[in-house]
Amino acid sequence: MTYDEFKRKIVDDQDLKVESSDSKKSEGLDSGSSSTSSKLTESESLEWAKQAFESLKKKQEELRSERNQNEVKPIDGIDVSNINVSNQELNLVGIDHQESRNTIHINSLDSDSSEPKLGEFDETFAWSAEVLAAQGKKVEEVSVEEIDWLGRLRRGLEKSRQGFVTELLERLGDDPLTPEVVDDLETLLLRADAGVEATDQILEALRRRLNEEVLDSREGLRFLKEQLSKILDSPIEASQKEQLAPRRGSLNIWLLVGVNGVGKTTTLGKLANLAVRSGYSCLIAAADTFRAAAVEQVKIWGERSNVSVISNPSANADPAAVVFDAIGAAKSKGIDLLLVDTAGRLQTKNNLMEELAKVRRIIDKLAPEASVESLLVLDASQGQNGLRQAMAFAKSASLTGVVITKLDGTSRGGVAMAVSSEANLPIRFIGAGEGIRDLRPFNSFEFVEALLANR
Ligand SMILES: Nc1nc2c(ncn2[C@@H]2O[C@H](COP(=O)(O)OP(=O)(O)OP(=O)(O)O)[C@@H](O)[C@H]2O)c(=O)[nH]1
Ligand SMILES: [Mg+2]
Repeated sequence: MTYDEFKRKIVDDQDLKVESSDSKKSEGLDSGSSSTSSKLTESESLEWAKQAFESLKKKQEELRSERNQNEVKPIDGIDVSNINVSNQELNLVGIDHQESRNTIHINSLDSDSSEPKLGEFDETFAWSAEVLAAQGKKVEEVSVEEIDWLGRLRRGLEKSRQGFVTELLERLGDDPLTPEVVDDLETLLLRADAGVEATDQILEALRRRLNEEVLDSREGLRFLKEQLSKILDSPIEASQKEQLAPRRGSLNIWLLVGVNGVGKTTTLGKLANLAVRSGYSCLIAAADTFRAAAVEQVKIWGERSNVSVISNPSANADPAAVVFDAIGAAKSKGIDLLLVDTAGRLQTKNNLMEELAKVRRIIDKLAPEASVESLLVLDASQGQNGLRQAMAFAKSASLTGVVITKLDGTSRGGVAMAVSSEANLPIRFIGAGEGIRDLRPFNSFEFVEALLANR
């Protein structure tokens, strides 16, 4: 069994090959609409968290003993300590990569030291469990990956939270919400880079509600969370795709675009790992041919997840030609997901736009049947400025979604709201750290809970 992190559910190994066309509908956790949240009291939440912890502990122990039993036993006279089979080697000896990929990948990644482990039953665990319980998840469905990520997300958003929630809660106090507090909220939202549009929308809704009834601080906070989720969910709902996951058994091409230094290559490396962990076959096209070191950088990321990289060693190679080769290789190997790294900078801005448009034309011509996503990578620490700059890409790259990176270490987490309301693009993934596991599919409910966590 494999945990599909894009869809956030466990899939049977026989389901890993081809996905039927009607399986596009959302599965697993709801991508965030807060209407699904089930209300548990504080003590019910804590009890739920304890049960989830016990269940995970048991699962980890079972897994450990299963692994001990499956360990390769040395055969007389043969040293097995150095056996390490990569995809490339499998292809060389003619083994069907499609057939064998899951076992090989899972084995090779099991020894990855960054694999999340169940820690202590602490405050972060309890909070993470509470967020999952509120989304209607059952105790036995909780995975260490989800708990681990929520902890990372909460830590990552700490700076945004400190500048926003701590002050907000202080101003809210225990008294009913006043118009003055709403004015303060405006300043806080703008400071967190939520943008004028989203801020206006939130304040208008809040004022309307205040005209109807008195809100205590607890209800005020709940209402605020609901408004933030609504803004984040609006473009996701419009896209009619709650989660972005590759379709198994057919070619998916995801382009990573954005200005220089925002984290395109890192995001691509993390996505490749996420795909492999989730049992998809993956290939990388090194189409940033502008920077000499770019191909090397992407190759290192590929190696970390045993994913092959298609590149052209000649200086100033044509990115469209690299993509051409990569599509050919992806088709012949029956790859699920082709990730394309692109340049963030060329001699002039116009060249870059033309180059992206050309890459896009090659994809549309060569793989018209592929599911193509053009993901704009945005550095959260650049806030609104970054967003404006990046929107210049919108035309040439036919953007379909956004990845927000560097949410750790910035106080501008509110930019997610500006992306959704101003660019009207669904946020698909968020990155909160430089590690290989520091990227996850976006879920508005969890994002808002982490942003406004009050403990
Ligand atoms: N803290 C933090 N750093 C990140 C994150 N994502 C990327 N970085 C760092 O940002 C820097 C730039 O990342 P790259 O992936 O090379 O960015 P790029 O967009 O490919 O850059 P160019 O190819 O030059 O356009 C690197 O030092 C990364 O480690 C993140 O989520 N958090
Ligand atoms: Mg790069």
